[in-house]
Amino acid sequence: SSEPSLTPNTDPYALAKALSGRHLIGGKLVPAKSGNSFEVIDPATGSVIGYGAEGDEQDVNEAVANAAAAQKEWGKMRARDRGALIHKCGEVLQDHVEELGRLIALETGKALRTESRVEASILADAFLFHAGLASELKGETVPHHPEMLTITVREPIGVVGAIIPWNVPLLLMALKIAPALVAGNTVVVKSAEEAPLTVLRVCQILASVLPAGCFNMLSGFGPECGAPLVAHPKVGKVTFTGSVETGKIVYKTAADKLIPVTLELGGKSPMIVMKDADIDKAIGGAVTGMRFTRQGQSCTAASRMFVHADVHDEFVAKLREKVDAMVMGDPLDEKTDIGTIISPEQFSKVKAYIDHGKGEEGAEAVECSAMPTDPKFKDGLFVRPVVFLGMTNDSKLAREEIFGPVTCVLKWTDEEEVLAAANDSDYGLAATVWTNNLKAALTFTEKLEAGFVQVNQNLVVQPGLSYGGIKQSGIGKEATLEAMLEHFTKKKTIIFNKT
Ligand code: TXE
Repeated sequence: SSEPSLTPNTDPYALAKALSGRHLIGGKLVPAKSGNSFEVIDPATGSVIGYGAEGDEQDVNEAVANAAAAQKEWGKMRARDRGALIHKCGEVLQDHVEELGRLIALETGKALRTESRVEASILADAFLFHAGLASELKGETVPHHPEMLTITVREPIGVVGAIIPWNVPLLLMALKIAPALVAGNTVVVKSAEEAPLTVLRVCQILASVLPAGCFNMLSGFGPECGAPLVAHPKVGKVTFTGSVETGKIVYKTAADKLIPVTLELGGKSPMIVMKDADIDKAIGGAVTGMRFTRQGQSCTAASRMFVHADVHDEFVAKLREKVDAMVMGDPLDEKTDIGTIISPEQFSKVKAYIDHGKGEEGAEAVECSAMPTDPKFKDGLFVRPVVFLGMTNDSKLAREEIFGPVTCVLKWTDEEEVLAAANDSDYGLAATVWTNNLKAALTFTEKLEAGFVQVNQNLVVQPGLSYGGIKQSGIGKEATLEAMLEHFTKKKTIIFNKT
């Protein structure tokens, strides 16, 4: 069937249908070679909104061949000319913010006003930001010997494989595709099986600006489509965001080929509230940090809130009041604050944690907000946000990534102990500290084991701020000049003997 028009289309149902069943390879929308496809479900109603092309090794081979062919020219272009094209991509994406926001809201259940439109706009911004880095692909001169001129140059790696999840697919794809392209690589991106359509639309838009084959997009399942992409001999670098479990599989395959990887793998981020903190500010940070608006499906979610005993009750009361006032419902409705969980699998996983918390762990569950009442959403994957009280940092709730609207509030009194508890985690992605005490702020930011630490604020990931975790949260950084140079180029040393 014909390709959907590139004119912005704010009817997400029509657009989802029109995009159905295609990859983007060599600049064209094409079905899977096997002819297979899978259903894409609206998580708010349970109805089928379209189909993803079910990619396998044959599609991977075709996409990588296209990327490798295109890289020969793309890698030779003047860096600033590549930057200009990436800038153009950002501008065209800006014209599609409303369209992409509506489509991603429908596809993932993230509320349009609080999450989806914001993500679509950050997507465009990430392209504009990385376009500006094109003139910074510079090397060094190294004064190691008076009779030699020694320089380093940054060269493209070749073909980059990018694997993305469903929780913030647009932003995460941009943080991978844009720097990879600016640095002279070409890309094959694999979308998550839960959310292939908006990513495909973005790729169709990019294809209207960039030379054919520079980037290619496949949809499909992890083992059938993601794994052969990582294993493909011509893929020279893999950048992945997803679960720790899958990240380790990707890392092992990459190790067999000895290629570099960037892994962004989630977290269990602590938020530490001191007794002198501005509690209202901290509540604002708790709500943004927990991403209740996205049903807590965020790798940086402030899912362990360590609150000083003196302010604990006030904090819990105010948190409850704030979350109670949030409206859960139709992701496309401007009045909605909180949308849905992505899929029945994730829904069951989150429900099981909540049941476990209430049952075996015997924690007190404060359930907030209210379920939508419209019968249209009776099969929707809505979960009332839960604040758990009275558990320890050893509990399953406080240790494992739940990826749902579930946070734990843990009481503390001793600074050494709370710091030790905050660091007693397999993860090390983000952390926040809420205090007006300068010494405490300095001590905590120095000692917290995390890649992204903030005091009295909770900004979310944005282009220009170095982002990436330590421990099991991953390897490498994203979103900065340093990340582009380190992760998407090869450094070569060249020595000229002057004598
Ligand atoms: O992740 P997967 P899932 C966490 C979160 C969530 C859990 C499971 O806790 O509950 O992971 O989510 C592709 N080779 N995060 O199942 O499996 C897959 O198709 C290559 C945190 O969605 O890691 C998808 O495109 N690729 C995270 C991507 O990997 C494979 C965001 C992520 O899927 C593959 C998402 C394989 N063998 C989930 N198997 C974050 N860091 O924010 C799967 N994939």
